[in-house]
Amino acid sequence: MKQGWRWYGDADEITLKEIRQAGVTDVVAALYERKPGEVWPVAEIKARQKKVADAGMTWSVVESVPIHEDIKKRTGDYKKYIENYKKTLKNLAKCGIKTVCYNFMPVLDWTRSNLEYELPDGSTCLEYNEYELAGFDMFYLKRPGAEKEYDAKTRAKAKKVWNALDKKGQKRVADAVLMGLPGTVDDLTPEEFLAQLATYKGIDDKQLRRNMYDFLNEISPVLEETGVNMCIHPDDPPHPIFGLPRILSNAKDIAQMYKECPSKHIGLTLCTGSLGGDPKNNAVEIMKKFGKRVFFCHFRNLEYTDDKVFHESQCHLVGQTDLPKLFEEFLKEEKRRGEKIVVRPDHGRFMEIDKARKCYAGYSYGGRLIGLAELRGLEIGLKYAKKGL
Ligand code: DNO
Repeated sequence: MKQGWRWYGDADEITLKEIRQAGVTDVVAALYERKPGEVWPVAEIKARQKKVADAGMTWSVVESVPIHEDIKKRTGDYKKYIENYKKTLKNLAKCGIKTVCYNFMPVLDWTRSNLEYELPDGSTCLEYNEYELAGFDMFYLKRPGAEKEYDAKTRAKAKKVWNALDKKGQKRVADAVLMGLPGTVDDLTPEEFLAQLATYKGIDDKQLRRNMYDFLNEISPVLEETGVNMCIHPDDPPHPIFGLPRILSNAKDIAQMYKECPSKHIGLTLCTGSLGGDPKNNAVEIMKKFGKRVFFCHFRNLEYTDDKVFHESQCHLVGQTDLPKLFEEFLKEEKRRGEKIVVRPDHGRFMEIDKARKCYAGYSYGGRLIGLAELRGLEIGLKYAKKGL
């Protein structure tokens, strides 16, 4: 693997020097200052690239060039935004950056209910609790029609869980959902969130998929011309939330995308943590079946405390995904391709050593440092045990 690390640019309190000392060769970054839909100018890409190069690493993966909501809905100025997207891809290619991660989740990017779930050792990690989210949806947001979308068991449990939270606990859930992400989504008020959700009225799963395939096929000629690989990040969580449609949650969805979008430059970001949000997903099988078009990986793991509640694992290698087995398949694919693939430790615990400074939720230094070291150890171990990998 090529050892990757997400860096949030100048706003990131974790320095490039520290990232390099973690063993990283490949930085995963974006022009976070640019809003969805804007063209990324070559000069700005180059400036960021130079900073990374001066620190002894390469900016090789963009995460993300966000997709404007108009493109997802195919309304408003979507044609202009598709043209802008193509220009950005061409500009990135001019600078030699040819791996682009993105997602097609409407309104929100990844969603959690608790950004500070405490583990027994006092470190914290991210948690997803379906009942808390359903409670937030029905009783705080009061989204019209929400009640009808949950089954009776979930509704009843959500009510109990929600009522057991004090005001602070309820606010913690609301803040986790409405929190913005650099360059992708802004912080939202409940009213703004409801208004944005309403804009997806009438866009079902089928329609959103169609819009995505059309977008991808429209940019395909640019991908062929430049060699840029587009690797979609799976839906996180991989099931509908807040009544929004989903497009890439499991093996069936991936197969459908590969069929509808035949370009070999249209592939996947294999994110084990996102896929693992559905206990039925098997990332090892996904790698085996769809690995030829995996261009970038996020490795981490999940532990379930209920069938609808999970948090990130203490160890990146242990949990819902059989990471050692997956890594074996990953190494086979690298060998087949004759090329290394960038992997980044996805998220990490917030630990005592992280308290000295602010970091984006999930993107601590200490937790990711351990995650990367675990992955590196796994790779060396596998190669040692299985000669030829
Ligand atoms: C979460 C990340 C996602 C990812 C985007 C890609 O921590 O994996 O925010 O960057 O979904 O577009």
